[in-house]
This record gives sequence, structure tokens and C-alpha cells, in this order.
Amino acid sequence: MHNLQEFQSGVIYNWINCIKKLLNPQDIILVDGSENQTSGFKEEAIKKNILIKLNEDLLPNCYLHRSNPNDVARVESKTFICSDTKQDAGPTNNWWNPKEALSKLINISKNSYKNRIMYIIPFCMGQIESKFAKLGIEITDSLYVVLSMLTMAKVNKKVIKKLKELEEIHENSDEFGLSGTASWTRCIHASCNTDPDNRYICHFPQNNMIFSVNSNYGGNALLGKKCLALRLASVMGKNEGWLAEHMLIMGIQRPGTQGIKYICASFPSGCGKTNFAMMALPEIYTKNGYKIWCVGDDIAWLRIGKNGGLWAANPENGCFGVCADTDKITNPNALVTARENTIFTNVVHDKTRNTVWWTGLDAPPDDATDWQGLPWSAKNSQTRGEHPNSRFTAPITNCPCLSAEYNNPEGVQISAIIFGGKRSELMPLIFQTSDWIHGVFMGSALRSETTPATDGKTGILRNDPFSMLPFCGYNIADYFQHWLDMGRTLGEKAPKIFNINLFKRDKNNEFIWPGFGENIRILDWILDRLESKVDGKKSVIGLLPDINNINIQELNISKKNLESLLEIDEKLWNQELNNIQNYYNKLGENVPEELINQLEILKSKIKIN
Ligand code: GTP
Ligand code: SPV
Ligand code: MN
Repeated sequence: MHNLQEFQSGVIYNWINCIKKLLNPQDIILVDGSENQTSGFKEEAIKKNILIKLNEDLLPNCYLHRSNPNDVARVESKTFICSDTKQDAGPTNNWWNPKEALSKLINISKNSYKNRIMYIIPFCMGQIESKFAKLGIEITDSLYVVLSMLTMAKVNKKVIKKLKELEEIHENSDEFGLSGTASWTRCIHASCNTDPDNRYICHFPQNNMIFSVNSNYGGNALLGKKCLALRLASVMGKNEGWLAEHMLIMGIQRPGTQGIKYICASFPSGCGKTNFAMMALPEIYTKNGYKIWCVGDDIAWLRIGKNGGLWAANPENGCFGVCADTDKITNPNALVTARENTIFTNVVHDKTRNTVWWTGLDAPPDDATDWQGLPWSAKNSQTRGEHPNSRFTAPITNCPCLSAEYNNPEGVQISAIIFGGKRSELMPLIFQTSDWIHGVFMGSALRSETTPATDGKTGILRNDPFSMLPFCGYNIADYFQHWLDMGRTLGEKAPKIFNINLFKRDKNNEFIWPGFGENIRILDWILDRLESKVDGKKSVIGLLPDINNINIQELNISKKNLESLLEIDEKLWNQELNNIQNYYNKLGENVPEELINQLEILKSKIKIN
């Protein structure tokens, strides 16, 4: 075995050998995160046409990668929760009997590493010193996955050491070592031939194991991210009394407010988390001393801290952010984040300058290839050059407004939680829920339009409770209960819960709210509410801002438009109630009584029935 001396014997060594027997690689390499080894991987990836090295002067240590055109987003239809019973997975997940799933996965992946290298990536999600960190080992045959994991997770000698210290019993009783469980997550990834018909992303919560075949893309293949840090972690959170959430974490510093206030916001995939988490403020705000600090842009682990409050930490080490439409007005901080040590996936290649380009950046290149590597020019082409789900993979430490608390093993204490979906009508720009239970009700009722982050049609309105529809690893109705239980434990210390909608459209189908950096105006109201500086206006769905309490100074929006963003259309809400009712019916008998009560209260408030 190649450089596996770190694991000379024991549970991990045995497991690796079992998987080796199944996948039959030509050689094995332990990924240790060292600079030397990493640059060797990059050279190898360039040689194999997996990466294109970009202009070192303009984009130092940056690379372009193109995926198989059939493999460009998460595939929810091929994502499975293989828990012991279908009831454990619940009504919103695809369930697969673990034994049957495993036998299919074994069949597909058997000998698929032939003439290939098996990379062993020991990784840590979260700060390694933190008692909340979760360790895993991902086995993969994809250098793109190796290099992406090196950015998105912590991979270094300390992780290897910690894994070795983990004493435990993990029975490798079956032929391929796929049974039993461990306190670290066993992640197996096989590229196979990226056949979409045989693509499966399977989670085994009872075995602390993930097995993914036939996709090399993002959330399907970087198994520390959505698979571990959300799907499996949500199950761990349920068992251990914490929450794994699809949320950004950010700090807001403003004049007149003591210290920095931290908030979490949960928006579905492709609905603005990265933009929001590192928003660049309008000049009148920066001039007045406002600052935004990014702690995380996609995933938050929330725990009850020693002081009884809710604390959030970002388990990730990097950003896997959307490129398309990211520009210097909407998100200049993302552009700076992706200026070095970055892998770009499925964007335009500017051949003259040997850089990358996407819609939103300055003048399009003349001599270019599109995301599939075909000749492309903005002038002569009807279609965009980049894929709508094109992404940058960059270390979060590149972010110019990274919070000093990012590394804090305890995380940051959260004062407010925001839920938000992409809704062209109905949902107001912002409102505050009356209490935790009402907030949980609104989270459970969240609906949003689908985006390119997941395969299938975009713009389809669907229920996406807590933005976790594709990421909750167990019965979503039990997950609602877990949220209620957390609130009960938090009591008075519970953060306030708000709802926002940045995507309401006018009659011409244009977004009404300017969004992006101007979203600070919403945060300002939230902080005003937290500090009791302004009153909210009672409405059937919660507390709305008085129109005069949203600062629209130097903002190109009329009072009338702002009013339309804050109006409550009871007719539409009546339809929404029907949707919530039908959705709860679909979710079945586990939906908590307290939420059904909330629905009844709302029904009674809305006059048209
Ligand atoms: P994932 O990484 O898939 O989880 O996406 P995300 O939630 O981080 O979304 P992101 O910030 O990448 O934004 C997705 C898209 O929404 C981008 O193309 C943005 O242009 C758009 N967007 C983000 N914020 C706003 C906003 O405030 N207003 C409007 N109109 N669009 C926005
Ligand atoms: C999302 O879809 O929510 C993402 C991208 O952040 S992926 O990592 O592919 O899930
Ligand atoms: Mn996401």
C-alpha cells in the first residue's frame, strides 16, 4: 500500500482494505493536505485534462474544470436515505432498503477503480479543536473530488492523528466492510462512468456511511458537504440535541449597537445565501460605520451553548458558490474570494487571457469556449457561455469580510434566525413571527421556486420546509418536532425568528426589491426590532415593519413599491393555507400538534375561507 503507514493496522486500515477489495484500484494514496502532495495532484490533474491551469498573474493558483455535461447539479431523484425503515426516512425522502441499496451499489462499483488510483481523504468538518467537529474518510477515484475536498473540508495531519485516536469497535464482519457503524463517517465515492441512469447518492444513517456512484458534481460527490454536514448530521443532531441547517451565518456591526450581532438565514439552494452572507454595503451604510462579517455561506451547526443561548458554527472550510450572474455590483466580495487558489467549474474559458468569464463580468471575451469546451462568442451565440449552476470552489479564508469568529470552536451566539424562499408573490419583504413556535410553523410552511442548483425544471414552486427538503436525513415531521423541542430548551434565550422574501415581482415580472447589498436595510429593521427601537405593525401573519421604519434613503424605490412589498393579500394567503394544510396532510400523523394549532390560528385570522 502506498503511504498508508499512518494507518498500519486497526479499524481504519481494515476498512480501507475491504473497500480496496471491492473497487480493485491500481494503487492507493493517502491524502494528507501537505502543500507538496497537493501541488503534485494539481500537476497530475492538468496532465489528465481534469483541470486547465489559468493565467498565474491574473488568477494565481486557479484552475478550470469542466464536468461531464450530464453531471452538473445535485440529483434529488437519485438521492436516497437508506435507514432501517421507510418511516425513519419519512414522506419527503427517497427511501431504499439498506441491504438492497448496498447490493446495487456493490454491483455498480465493483472493480470500477481498475487501473485507477484510490485516494483516501481523512477530513474534518468543523474546527478540529472543537468537541463538535465531525470526522470522516472519503475514498474516491476522482482527482477533482480530492482537490475540491482539500478546499471544502479540513484535511491535514492533525485530522489523521485524531482519527487514529478514536478508539472504537466497528465490526467489519461482511466481505466489503460495509456493515456496523463508527464514530467517524465512512464515505465511498466511485466515479464509474458518470452514467446518469446508474447514479445513486445513498446515505446510511444507522451505519454512519455514505456511498455515492456515477456523479462527480458538488453535493453529489464532495461527501463532507451536503451528505455528511446536513443529511447525516441532521440525524446526529436529532439524537444529540442540536441542529444541522442549510443556513448562512453572518455578523452585523452598526453604530449604536453594542458589539456584533450574529444571525443565521435559511434560504433554499440558489436563493441567495452566499450573496447575503458576504453582502457589500451601500456607501451610506459603510460611511456610517456599518460592517458585515461572514461566518458561513451554506451550512450551520447550531447548538445550545453554556449560557443557554443558541450558538452557530460553520462546518465548512470553503465556499462552493454560484458563478453565473455574480458580478461586482451584486457580490464583489465573492469575486475577491474567487481570485486565487480557486477551482472554477463549468464557466467560459477566455482563451486569449487564459482566464474565466461568466455573465455579469466585464466585456465578454472574443476568443472563448463555453462551459462544455465548445467555441463560443457572446455576439454570435443565443445561449449563455457558462452553465447556470457554474461554481467556484474557494477557501473561505479568501473572503475579504471573513469574521474573526469563523475559527471559534464554540461558534457565535445567534440573535435572530431568518427564513426565506423565492416567491414572486404573496410573501412580504419582511415580517417577524410572534414567537419560536410561530417561527417554526413558518419554517415548516416555506415554499420556494426551484433553481439550477438541482437538476430538473427551474422556477417551479414547491414546499421546501426550512430549506431542508433535499437535506433532512430523517422524517421531516420529526424534524419539526426537534425544532420545537430545541425552542423549549432555549426558552427565553431563543433567537427571534423572521421571514423575508427578496424575490417579489411586479406586473412586468421584474424584481421589486433591489436586493443584494441593499438587503442591509432589512437587517437594520431586524436589529431595530431586537433592540426594541421600533414597533412592529400587527398583521395576520406576524409583525410587519411600518413603512417609515425601513430606510430607503438613497434607494431607487418608491414608497408605493415598498408598500406593495409589505402588503398582505388575504386571498392569496387563503390559498396558501390550503397548500399548508395539504402539505401537512401529506406529511402524515407525525406533524406536531403545536404546528397544526398554528395553522388553525392562522385560518381563524384570515377572513376569506
Ligand atoms: P446555493 O449555493 O445553491 O445554496 O445558493 P445560495 O443560496 O448561496 O444562492 P446565491 O447567493 O449563490 O444566489 C443565487 C442566485 O440568486 C444568484 O444568481 C443571485 O443573482 C440571486 N440573488 C441573490 N441574492 C439576491 C437578491 O437579494 N435579490 C435578487 N433579485 N437576486 C438575488
Ligand atoms: C446547494 O445546492 O444547496 C449547494 C450546491 O450549495 S451543492 O453543494 O451541489 O449541494
Ligand atoms: Mn447550498
